[in-house]
Amino acid sequence: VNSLLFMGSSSDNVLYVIYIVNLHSPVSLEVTEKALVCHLQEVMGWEKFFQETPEPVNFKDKCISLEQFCQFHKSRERQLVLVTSGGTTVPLERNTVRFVDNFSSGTRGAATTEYFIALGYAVIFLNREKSVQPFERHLNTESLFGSITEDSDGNLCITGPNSQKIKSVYNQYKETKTKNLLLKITFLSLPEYLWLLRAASQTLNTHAPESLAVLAAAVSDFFIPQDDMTEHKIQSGGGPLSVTLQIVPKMLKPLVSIWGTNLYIVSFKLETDPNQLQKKAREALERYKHHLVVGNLLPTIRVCVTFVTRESEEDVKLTEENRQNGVEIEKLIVEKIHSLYKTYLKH
Ligand code: PAZ
Repeated sequence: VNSLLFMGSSSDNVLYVIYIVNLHSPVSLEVTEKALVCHLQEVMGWEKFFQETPEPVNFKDKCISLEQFCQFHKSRERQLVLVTSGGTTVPLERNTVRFVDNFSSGTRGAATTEYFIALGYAVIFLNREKSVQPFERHLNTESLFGSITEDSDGNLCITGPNSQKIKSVYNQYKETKTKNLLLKITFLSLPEYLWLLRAASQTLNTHAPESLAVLAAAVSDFFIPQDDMTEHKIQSGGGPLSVTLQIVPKMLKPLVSIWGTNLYIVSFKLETDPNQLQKKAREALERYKHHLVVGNLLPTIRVCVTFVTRESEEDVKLTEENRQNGVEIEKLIVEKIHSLYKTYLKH
């Protein structure tokens, strides 16, 4: 385990004091008996998850990259942010042929990453394999190839109406590379994502405590535990397939209270029912005690979001003028997160 739990009860046996001590950030909480039981169940849930789920391939190398990246920017006093992006797969077999997936493309995470870099941040981009990528997302093959001309020596040039846009993306990309502002870490499955989320938040918490975590990935709420999965490809000879998915332990809880105690944590909440969004966002804030929830509804994710903090609630929308000028909602989201974070630091 990566934490120790000490408990002591007060004289009337109702109020407990818990000290959760991990290497770098001791926390103490005063809780009632009911809350204590609930907390212990949650702790057991995610400890069990990590005990039963093998660590991802190349995990140690990824941890080293995370540490080096954080130390590099910390020594230059550059602000760091962790951005998670894309959907997580839920394997049905250990040698995975089939999996359950969700709709997330990774556009939000990729665009968010670019706008944080534009504000001077260094970004750990924890992204789903083959999801939308920062900078690359602007380079549509059709328009790129359509802008290429060849001179008499056979050299290729980019000209025409798209060349200005390509040049500006190229310049941002070049600066990002030169200053080493982007670390890409990939995952595919839900367990890989959770292992890497824990490692990234712990590394930031230790090496760059005043950092942000912006959790835009669409993380499955359901999974098949390792022991319940068949080893090989499920055969159709057995007739119709029925599978039981278990609830994924809520990882925001240890992220906020143990792994990333120093971080400013922003989660996203996706709903399809407008009547549920604000209620769910507020419940998440109360339950996990992080800093900000950005709510969005499936039909309008590219044009409108709702910022919910403990003190406030605000809709952020693209105006018609924004849209005509090609402004993306992620630009407004990042500017708003940046400003809320600065205010938070001041207080
Ligand atoms: O990846 P994308 O741009 O297609 O979609 C972004 C999003 C809707 C997945 C994101 O804004 C979000 O709400 N993520 C959290 C989803 C959730 O677990 O509720």
